[in-house]
Amino acid sequence: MKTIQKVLVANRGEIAIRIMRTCHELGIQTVAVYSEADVLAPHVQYANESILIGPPPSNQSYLVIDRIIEAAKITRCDAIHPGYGFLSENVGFAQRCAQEGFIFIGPPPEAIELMGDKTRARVLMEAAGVPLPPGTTTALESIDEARDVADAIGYPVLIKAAAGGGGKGMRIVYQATDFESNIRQAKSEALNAFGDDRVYVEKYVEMPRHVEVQIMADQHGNVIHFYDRECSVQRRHQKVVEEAPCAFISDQLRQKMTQAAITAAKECGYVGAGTVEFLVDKYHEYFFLEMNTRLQVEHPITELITGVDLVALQLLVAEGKPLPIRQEDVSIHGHAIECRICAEDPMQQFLPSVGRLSRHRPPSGPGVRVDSGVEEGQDISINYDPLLTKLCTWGSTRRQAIDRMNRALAEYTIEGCKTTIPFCHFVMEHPAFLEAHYDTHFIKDHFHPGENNLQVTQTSNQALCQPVPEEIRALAVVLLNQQPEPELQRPDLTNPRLSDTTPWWLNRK
Ligand code: MV4
Repeated sequence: MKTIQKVLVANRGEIAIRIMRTCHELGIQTVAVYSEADVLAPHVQYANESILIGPPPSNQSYLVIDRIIEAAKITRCDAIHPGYGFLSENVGFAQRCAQEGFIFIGPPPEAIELMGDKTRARVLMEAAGVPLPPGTTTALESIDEARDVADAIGYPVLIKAAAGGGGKGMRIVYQATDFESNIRQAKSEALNAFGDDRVYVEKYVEMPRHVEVQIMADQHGNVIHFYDRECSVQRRHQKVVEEAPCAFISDQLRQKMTQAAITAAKECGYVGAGTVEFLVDKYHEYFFLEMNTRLQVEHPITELITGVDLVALQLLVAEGKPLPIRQEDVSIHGHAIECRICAEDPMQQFLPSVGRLSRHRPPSGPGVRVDSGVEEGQDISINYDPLLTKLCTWGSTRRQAIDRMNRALAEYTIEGCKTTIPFCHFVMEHPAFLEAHYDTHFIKDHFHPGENNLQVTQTSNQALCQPVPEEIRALAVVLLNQQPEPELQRPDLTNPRLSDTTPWWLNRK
């Protein structure tokens, strides 16, 4: 078992800083990599060391495996954290790290590969008894076979690419007469995008909610979950607002979905942080969609409601240490919301917005967490993801988290480019969001900026929680914090897993 001393973070922006923060808390050295566009970027300043890896385009810098490996060798790192995006779900990169003797802070390449093939994942999940949208579990052999399946499950159906995921290469078909042409187009698109023309067919789940479960697995077969997040407020498969826990599902459904997520992780031999995505329909039926084999953008809201540091656990299990907590140690405390503050113009179909950040004053205060990757004076270019800051709030109730988000959004001063702040305000004030009655069509259904609905309006009285009457405000503050606290779990020193793990961080210094 090797103790990690120095981590190369193969990423940029807020996630690079997020990972380095935990490393520094644990006494681990950090190395940043950067492109010529990021010479002055905050993640470079934040790291103990930094190394230039190439020109601005990511396919000449952050995506070049040889450059990353070379940088890790030069700086004598023992581990590499890929963050999200870029090389995080690249099987070749995970394999290469292992070959070169670096700890890849992520799942085994086999698990990335298996879950990356959506038909293989479906076969495995079906065998394990995890509910799937009705459809084929294997890639389609012929058009006739595909048509038979579509007829059997009924329209509308969704054609998905086996090598796809995250919404890439999906086609919805409403009637049998459109089926054949859509299959042909889907196959040619899939071949173009992924070099793999295999497609499969699923029943189209209408008005679904996107609910995902956070899991963490160690190398000793232990898998625990950190409950769920709802990410239905998204546009073109880009999430904009997320919350934890999902406000819509019952405890009973939560129990089933978290157990299904653990089954999914165990079935594919998972290690590290992962997310199991489900669709939940209006009848509260749930269906496995896919597994994301990385730390996700929205992980902070899970950290806010469970009090764990997911990056610290990633580092621990990457070293081969057993998970230091049991499922009983993880409970939901309060509610958290994330707003993704992006350099996009919500009034112009979320078009990327560029410019120099002449002012950047993020909010702070009670219940506010800001994970930012930018600084005042920095140029925002179109080379990379438009995400500037993840603004998260925590409250002892959902209502308090929303109120705090409204306050934080109002505090946020950012000048020099357009951002999604006004849109996030719109969501926080929308009755459908306040009542937690929203699905993946929320933006399409409710957001019509041409109709001037971007104005900040009075909060609806139909909200999940009623506003507090003024005369009992002081009392309410106390009562809101009187939610039952889980009993403190004392470490059980007779548990060999725990006594094995306890000394490691003490030994580090
Ligand atoms: C679906 C679906 C409806 N029915 N599958 C989009 C992302 C990828 N993970 C799968 N996606 C979907 N799969 C069936 N059988 C609807 C979507 C979908 C969606 C899912 C989650 C969040 C937002 C979405 C937006 C459009 C479509």
